[in-house]
Amino acid sequence: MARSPLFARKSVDDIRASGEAEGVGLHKALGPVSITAMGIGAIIGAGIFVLTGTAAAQYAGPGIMISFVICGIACAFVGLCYAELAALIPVSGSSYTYTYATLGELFAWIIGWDLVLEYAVAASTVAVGWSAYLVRLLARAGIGVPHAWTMAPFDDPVTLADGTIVHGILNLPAALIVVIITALLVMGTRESARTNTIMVGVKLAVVLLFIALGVGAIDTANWSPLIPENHGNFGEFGLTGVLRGASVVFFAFIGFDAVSTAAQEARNPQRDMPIGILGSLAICTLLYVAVSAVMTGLVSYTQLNVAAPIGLAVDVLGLPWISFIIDIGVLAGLTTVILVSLYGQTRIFYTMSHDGLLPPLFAHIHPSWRTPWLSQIVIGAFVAIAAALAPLDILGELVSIGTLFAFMLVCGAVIYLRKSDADRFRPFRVPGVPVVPILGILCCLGLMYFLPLDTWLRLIIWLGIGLAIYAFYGRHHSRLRTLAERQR
Ligand code: ALA
Repeated sequence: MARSPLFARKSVDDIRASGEAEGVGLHKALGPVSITAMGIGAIIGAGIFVLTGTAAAQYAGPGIMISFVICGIACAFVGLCYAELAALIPVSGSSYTYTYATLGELFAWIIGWDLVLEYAVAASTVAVGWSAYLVRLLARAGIGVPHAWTMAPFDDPVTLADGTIVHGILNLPAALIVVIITALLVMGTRESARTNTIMVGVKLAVVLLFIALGVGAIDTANWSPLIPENHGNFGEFGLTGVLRGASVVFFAFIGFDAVSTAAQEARNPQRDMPIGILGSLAICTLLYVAVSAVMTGLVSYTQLNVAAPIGLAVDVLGLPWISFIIDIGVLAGLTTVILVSLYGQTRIFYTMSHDGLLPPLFAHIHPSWRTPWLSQIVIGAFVAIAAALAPLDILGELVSIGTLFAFMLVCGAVIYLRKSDADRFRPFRVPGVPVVPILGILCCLGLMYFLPLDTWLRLIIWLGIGLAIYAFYGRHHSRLRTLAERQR
């Protein structure tokens, strides 16, 4: 039976062939260590440095440690699926590409559009966290930034010590960091594997320093009770709170899949993609559980509802220099996540534009800078505006739900391709198919279920806008459809 053009799928052979053609000029420089470092570079960011505090204070209490374990297990199922697909189809484009090969064009478009949440909106979220840590650092140096210019207009107003109530105007530092990184990316400043490895080293050093210094100062009374009693509302502490906490801190795990977009630059993708994806995931899960244990052990969870919770916990140690070093390290760490997200977003749009689903502007390369500069500027403007205007928690939850949705389709793609391309050699195979991908899908659905209803509505509106764009643009310009029509 002929497929409707809406569900036309690209064959795995076509994708691999076009990937090889696109990747001819790329330097295959990445080995298992730099790929794992790249994963850690993209993973550790605002999730652990910012959202952990809010999630502990509002939902899970010290039980946030358990929330991290739950997320780690869920991501392990999904990570195994990514590992199989990244080794089987080692081309950039990640879940967008895998969906084109399985569910076809319409779903690929939906996922490509959905990935804007995972990359561009994530960059906005991390920029808001960056702003909070910068303000702390400046305050330490005696430089005060007016509150109204570090808050979004939709943030809850804050009451100052003198009783004045301040409403946000713009989160100016958050927008500025996006503009600066966009300018660097436009002019061709790419994070090389070596620079990235160094930055990851700094970030890891800060995390380990926090754990090492904090562990001796833990007051175990702060861990009691581990899971505070439910406040009567679903998701406010108790078991449902731990699960809602897991759905919020899921943000901290996003990024392990970004490793798959580097497949064309890997020396031995068949071996190193699974190592990079699963290795970075395992290391980050261990670190997250340790950091959240130390954080909630140093400070009562009730005080952690701030944008810079690690900073607050370090202050308890009474070591101003260490606080200063940690704040600098966190800023550097958040910078790399913004950079990788903005870079990854242009990469996915580049692939979509090549497929005709987005205008050619997104595949236009500057003749001397050799970067997709127009795309980078458009995306940078969008991200800067979102960072300036939208509150952190709303952004973070939108990123999480969008990513969970993409993850579900990736798990589904493993099951589908095992049937449609059963005889193809798979360098890495998910054990226990279809049980493991199904568990991955169920875990993602579970985490989505615990996100607030508003977030679901925002996802639906976002996908609705995406479908409208496809109906007016992509459907008429799709390269795959045009080819199919010519062959008829
Ligand atoms: N996982 C990334 C972070 O936490 C997106 O910043």
